[in-house]
Amino acid sequence: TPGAEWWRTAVVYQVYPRSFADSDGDGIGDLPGITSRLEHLAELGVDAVWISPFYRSPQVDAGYDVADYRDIDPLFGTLTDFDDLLGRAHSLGLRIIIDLVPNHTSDEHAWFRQALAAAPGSAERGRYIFRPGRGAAGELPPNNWKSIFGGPAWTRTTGPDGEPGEWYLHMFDSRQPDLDWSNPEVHEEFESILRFWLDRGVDGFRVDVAHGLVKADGLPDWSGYTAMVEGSRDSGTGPMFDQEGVHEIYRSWRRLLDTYPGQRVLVAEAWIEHLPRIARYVRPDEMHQAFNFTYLTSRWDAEEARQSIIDSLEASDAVGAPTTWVLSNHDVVRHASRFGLSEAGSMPKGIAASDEQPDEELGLRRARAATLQMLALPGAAYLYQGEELGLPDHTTMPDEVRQDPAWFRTADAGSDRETGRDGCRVPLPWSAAEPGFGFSPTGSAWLPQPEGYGRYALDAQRGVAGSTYELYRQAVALRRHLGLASGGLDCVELADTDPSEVVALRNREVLVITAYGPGPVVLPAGSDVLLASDHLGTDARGRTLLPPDTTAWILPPTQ
Ligand code: ISL
Repeated sequence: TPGAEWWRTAVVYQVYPRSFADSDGDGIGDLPGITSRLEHLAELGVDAVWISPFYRSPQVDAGYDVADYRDIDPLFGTLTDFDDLLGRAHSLGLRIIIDLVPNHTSDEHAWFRQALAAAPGSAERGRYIFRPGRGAAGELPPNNWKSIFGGPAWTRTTGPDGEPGEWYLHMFDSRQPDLDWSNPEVHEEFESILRFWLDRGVDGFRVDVAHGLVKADGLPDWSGYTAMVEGSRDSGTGPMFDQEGVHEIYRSWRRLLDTYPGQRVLVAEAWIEHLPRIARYVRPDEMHQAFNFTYLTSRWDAEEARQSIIDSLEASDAVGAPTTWVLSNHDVVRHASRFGLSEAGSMPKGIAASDEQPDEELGLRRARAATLQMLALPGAAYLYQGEELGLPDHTTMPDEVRQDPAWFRTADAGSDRETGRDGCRVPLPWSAAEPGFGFSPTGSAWLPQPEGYGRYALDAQRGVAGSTYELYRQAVALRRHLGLASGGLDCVELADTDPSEVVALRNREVLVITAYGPGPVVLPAGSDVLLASDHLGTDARGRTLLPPDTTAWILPPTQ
């Protein structure tokens, strides 16, 4: 429809800059590398590109620790490189969304350095959350909050003479101090940062840890830790998350964005399990979109997938904002690997060589089927770089090369083994025959690439019928052509099938069928197959069969 807002139906492609494409040969991807590959994204047919942080940073958390929000890290290039990237993207019809990290800065940010040098109670300390410790000598942290990366969420400072002082709060690494959003100076600074990038021409912001900025008054202890099952401690509840005050921040940002021409967007990364709570971030005067991780956390299971789709649409309908769909990103094991585990699709925190190894073929087959289901759903879809190649995680990476601080913290603390997020962050394979698979002109790569990676390389798949890359390309194009992203969805029951093994969805005139069970599904006689994630079969009676772990888009016969 003319005038419809682009983001409602967009396919957004996430670029993780260190691992996308390297132009200067240091083995770390960079902005000119991204620019040189934008045509690939245009050919894939996506509408927008979200780029993970490239700001000046000591790279403790791969750039999610920002030292200067108005500059590019020399590792990734310069502001001129950014302007070139933006110009080239726009000329190809691609929008650019950048990653904003407002919950915390790097400990190397000028503000934090000033805060450490200043006295307790000073204006400099007032930009962060410094508190005296508990206990007779202040030797205990101010409350019981835990860092999402493991260990206490507080680190004690030492004074100029080495004497212990106040503690500061960090919900992530100790080198990522949390800002104090009850301080008006912090608001002013971020509005100015938003303007800096909007004036340069960016199309929007993905807002990191959007549910974390405001903490409950008085920073009370949280009793919820013990009640939480392993792996869900960060489900977005507790006094450190999803406080009412965050919404006023996004309302003011929305007013600011609306003063700019074009449709600039705010996308919340708010990892909250309760869908109606996420929907509050996308009320009409707040953000445009929020990541919905419900679909990503559902296992390879018909009932779970169907329920997550129904719940997601219901929650978003209630506020009139489209939902979003995502299967992979830089924080989780890629869906091609999750779906190849025997607990298919459960959310391991990284996979190590000593763990159960995913079945690569099965994982890929299911990943293709899941993607084809996702791309038929109404709303915006987010793709993570490399999934269009069918990439699995690197699951046999030696511990010595791992870089994720989430892994170090837990290893240091000797707590439950957590492998971290390096496995999904491996540099992309562009060409099968080149050293380092064409990621870098020197063949180097900041994380090792797995054996057999060549089969996934873009040049091994481009133009090859049935390849994962061509499947994505067709699906993205057909989704647009059929208007699926702006359609409406009904769950239907196919005759003679078991709903616990089959998900059948109708969007406009298209039936989207996914076979989860051990046996094939007979497709309605006389239907036209538009697209399928794998080869279909035929039975002795000449009926078309959808084999296990496959999705098809079909046009049923019109009566
Ligand atoms: O990841 C989560 C659940 O597994 C969430 O609790 C949380 O929202 C998430 O960890 C936030 O991630 C983002 O901010 C982090 C950074 O390390 C991640 O890469 C980024 O996506 C700190 O900036």
